[in-house]
Amino acid sequence: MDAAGKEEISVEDEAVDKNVFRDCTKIAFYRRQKQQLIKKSTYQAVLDSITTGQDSTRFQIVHEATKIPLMAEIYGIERNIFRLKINEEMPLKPRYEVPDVLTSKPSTVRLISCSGDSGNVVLADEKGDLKCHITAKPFKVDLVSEEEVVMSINSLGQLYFEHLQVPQKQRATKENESASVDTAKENEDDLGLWEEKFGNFVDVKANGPASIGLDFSLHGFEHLYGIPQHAESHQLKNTSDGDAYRLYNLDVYGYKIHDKMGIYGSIPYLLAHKLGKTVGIFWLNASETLVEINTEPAVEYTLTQVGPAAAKQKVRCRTDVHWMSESGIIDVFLLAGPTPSDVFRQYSQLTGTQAMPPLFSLGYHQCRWNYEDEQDVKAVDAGFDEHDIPYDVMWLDIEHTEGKRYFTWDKKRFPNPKRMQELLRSKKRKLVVISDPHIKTDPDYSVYAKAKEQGFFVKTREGADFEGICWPGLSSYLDFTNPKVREWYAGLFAFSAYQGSTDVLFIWNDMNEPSVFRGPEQTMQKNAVHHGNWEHRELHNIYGFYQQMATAEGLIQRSKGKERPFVLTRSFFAGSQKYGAVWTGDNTADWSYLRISIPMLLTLSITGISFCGADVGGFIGNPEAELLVRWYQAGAYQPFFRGHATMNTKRREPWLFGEEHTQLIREAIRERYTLLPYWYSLFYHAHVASQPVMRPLWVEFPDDLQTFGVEDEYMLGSALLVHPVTEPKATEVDVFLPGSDEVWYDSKTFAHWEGGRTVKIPVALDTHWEPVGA
Ligand code: NBV
Repeated sequence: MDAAGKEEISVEDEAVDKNVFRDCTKIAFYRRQKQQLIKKSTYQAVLDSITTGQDSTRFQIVHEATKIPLMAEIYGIERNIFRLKINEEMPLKPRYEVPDVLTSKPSTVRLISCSGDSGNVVLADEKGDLKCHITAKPFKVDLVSEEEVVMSINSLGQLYFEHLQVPQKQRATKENESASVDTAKENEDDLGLWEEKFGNFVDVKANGPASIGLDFSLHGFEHLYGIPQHAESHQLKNTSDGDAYRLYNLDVYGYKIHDKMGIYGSIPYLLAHKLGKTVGIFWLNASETLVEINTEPAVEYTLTQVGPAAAKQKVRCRTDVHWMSESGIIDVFLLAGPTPSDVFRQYSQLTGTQAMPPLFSLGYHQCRWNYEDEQDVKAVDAGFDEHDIPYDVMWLDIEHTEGKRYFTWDKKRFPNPKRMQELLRSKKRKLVVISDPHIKTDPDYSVYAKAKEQGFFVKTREGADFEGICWPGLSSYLDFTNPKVREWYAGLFAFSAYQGSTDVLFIWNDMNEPSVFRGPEQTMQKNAVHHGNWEHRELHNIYGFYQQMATAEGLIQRSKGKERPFVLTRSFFAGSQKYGAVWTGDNTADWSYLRISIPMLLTLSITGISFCGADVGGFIGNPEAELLVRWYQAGAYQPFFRGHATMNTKRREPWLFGEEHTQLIREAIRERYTLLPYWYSLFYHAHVASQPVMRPLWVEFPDDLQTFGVEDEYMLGSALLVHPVTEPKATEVDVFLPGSDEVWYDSKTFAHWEGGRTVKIPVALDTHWEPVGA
């Protein structure tokens, strides 16, 4: 690590400094929405204004007090999807609409307005299975599927839309001040309209307040899942005031578990499940987003005085979801299921399916920050052969480069990178090297010089190249949102351009939240400027997505389209599954992090990212032998399987913990290889049929209430149930076997049990338990 890095992060310091990151109370648009919503003003739909076009039905909605109109558009999309867009009718300038996430223009189905009076309109697809009831006063939309109201939109009146205003300075000189909302000077600082402070940082906002929000009530639902990435349980929890799930991509070293703060990636998409129905809400917005969840339990009222017998009235449970984003437009997809598989298909129809991984990438990966030099690589590689442990991929972290200049090699440590790759190739192995988005500001570094010359870096609001500190010291950040930058960057992976690279070399994108040392919350200022003059705030959550997209394209191009790429990314957004794999970043060598890896990966899996994993052993700290063995046993049954460790930790290659432990790790890794054909088939299925590889039990047993909260075990495909042992010194585990008409077999002993029960299974260190369902 160089001086710049040392100053900023002490790798020994494991606790997250909560003062570095904002909670909801420090987020101005959250405070504004909360304050405004107390006032309970409402919107009305102007149903006289309704027009039905080829693709969508449009109508105005008007705020009771301000009378400023918004334009709503409803689209019916093939396979039971509705899309609702709400934007200003005539914004001062265009608002950001997230590009490049939807795989193609969604194929719309014509909606017919089938009934309604002056107070409401009903839109239905031609089959009439899915209907959308629009109520005018106050504005509300109900989604009706299979004759049941499954979801209501704006029934709590939380629709919120800040109209773009003339900037402050210009406004002051105008005679007629615009009738903008909430600009009382005394409140401005607090409300962070044009300027927002956090610590020493001041965010000056070119467009002023532009936030949006909307509520969704899910009728009869109390089990919700999704909206990664949080180090939290699989089932979403109710939030209290000030404790919303935050979607804001951040580099959080040693993130705290059971916390709703945003970490490396964001997928603004959740699923709700109840007996007989699964639905999804995909909120397509790439700015900072907060999600509040509140479940109202079912109640039973006794109505007296209505006859001889007291009558009972039941009110179904309901979960309300309140989405709030800092900017952009409201663009939301309602996936009407009705089964979990249908919802997976609907979501992948919009954002794409999991890229089919090259076979090698489903094997075991060996990583460390850092394998020091070619000798070290050779020795570790030989170690696997000596100990008869299979592995496929050796990894090199940032120290392999010349002063953290990506696409270069440290000449002393790696004098002959091709020779090293030939050695790996001779054993049918591969190499992955890291390539981060920050580029050292060094005019003699050709990547920097060329990007600078072509104007390919993110800019400051004054128009200079943005510069921030990262591993190489002062760096600029490639603007991957620009298609030209992506094209150019992809070209850097050509064998002719990337000296020392061969076709066994693949790529790892790290720090792409983006991570900026000394930046607000260790990321980029929100008012940095991207291609098209968009502020960073509009697209922050999609920056890493674009880097992985460009990298995958580069690997495809270098093989002239013949080879599948492998690219691991730390930051991601909806649709990242199309470009490769995701891992859960800087976890800690502790049992609690082994346990949380399961719900974190389940959540990624059901939101499209099947190829996901957590660092085996825990990145930070030194796992004791027992934890390391348990982690290998668990990791062998998780989709992306990589051992990794941070600097200054003890070496932990699989054979360093004594023969007994070596044997156990060898066995775990070999089991992975035994099942490789199954893994490959599951990935094929994910790729062509949108079904996640790693599945929560509720997905496979949607009619079994008992499965809805399970997150210590899961299914791989539909045949294998996995229950990793995640407690120290365990002598038995409670394994829940779902499905009363199933028979479950122990894959090793062939002992069998009937399903619909919990069984106690004795375990020793060589047991990790994965029965096969019949
Ligand atoms: O490149 C160094 C590390 C990497 O090993 C790790 O996997 C990433 O999550 N990287 C973070 C940057 C440094 C973290 C302290």
